[in-house]
Amino acid sequence: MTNVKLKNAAWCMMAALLLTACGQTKQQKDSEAAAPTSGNPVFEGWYADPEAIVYGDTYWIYPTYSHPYDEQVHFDAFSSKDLVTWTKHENILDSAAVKWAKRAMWAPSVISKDGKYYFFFGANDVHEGEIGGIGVAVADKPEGPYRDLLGKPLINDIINGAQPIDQFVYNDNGTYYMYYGGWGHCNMVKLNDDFTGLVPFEDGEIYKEVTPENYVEGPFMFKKDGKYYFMWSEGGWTGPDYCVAYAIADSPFGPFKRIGKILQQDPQVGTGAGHHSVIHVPNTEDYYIVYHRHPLNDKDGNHRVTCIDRMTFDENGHINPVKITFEGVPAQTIR
Ligand code: FUB
Repeated sequence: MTNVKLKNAAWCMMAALLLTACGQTKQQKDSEAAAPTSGNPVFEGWYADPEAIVYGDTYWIYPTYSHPYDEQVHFDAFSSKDLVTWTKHENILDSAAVKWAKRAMWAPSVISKDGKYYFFFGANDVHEGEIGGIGVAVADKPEGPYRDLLGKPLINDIINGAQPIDQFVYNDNGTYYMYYGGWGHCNMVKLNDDFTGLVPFEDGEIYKEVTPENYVEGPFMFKKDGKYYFMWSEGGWTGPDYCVAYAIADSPFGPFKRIGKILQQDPQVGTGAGHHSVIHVPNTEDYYIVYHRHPLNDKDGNHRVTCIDRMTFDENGHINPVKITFEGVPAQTIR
């Protein structure tokens, strides 16, 4: 070996040692810089009101098919092992399987119990005196096919001014509550064991109004460090100002005192960011918010796409404002 070659070899060895000592080689850094992210929207198509859930080692999203009401007669679902690559499961439920549902099938809420998968949904954009409201379907697998459990709505009537839509089913240590309501009112009810009906609360009431200030629709609940985080959408969903706010309570019954907005439009990225759900990645401190937004310069209220961004907390447990992005989130498998 010539001196020059020897010097080069020594220099290369030193450089390699230095890089290793710093913890990363250039190759590692390059591959990290190029690490794929989900991108936003996370999948193609006009899909709104995304309900995300973890079943086993898989992330699932159940959205509304966001088209004119008369075309909203079916649901698709999406699954992923890593948040980046999504598989579409077509037509997991459609109006052919729900005799009373004619149109406007909206905003799923899903949960598994006793080996079955339940799919709650709204249908018909129901008004006083009409048939429609919140229904429930059931399947043996997350991807369906789902069948109507009751042959009629679970909640048809307008109680406390709340349109029966936008239900969210919450498991509080084995007691299943459902929060629901559009038209600026939110009720909570308690579900029976097989989700075929409602049971009264201890005080005999069946419907409790729990509406927070500015509430419009789209309630969601999760629990962290012993506190109940209650979230909802504000504004009009066809416009740019639609957004998400939240409260923190010591009990699932509230009171839900509004703390502030945490998800809203960014005029550089998208508008009307709202009707969300939250993923807590099991065995981690990582949270993601799954929501819909309008693409920039959108002219059609139904043009809503499903996005995911990171959701973080400050040292007091308050939710930090979410930064909505085009990049979405990096790959994360469930361990
Ligand atoms: O997708 C139909 C309706 O739009 C939902 O029920 C509302 O929450 C709003 O997102």
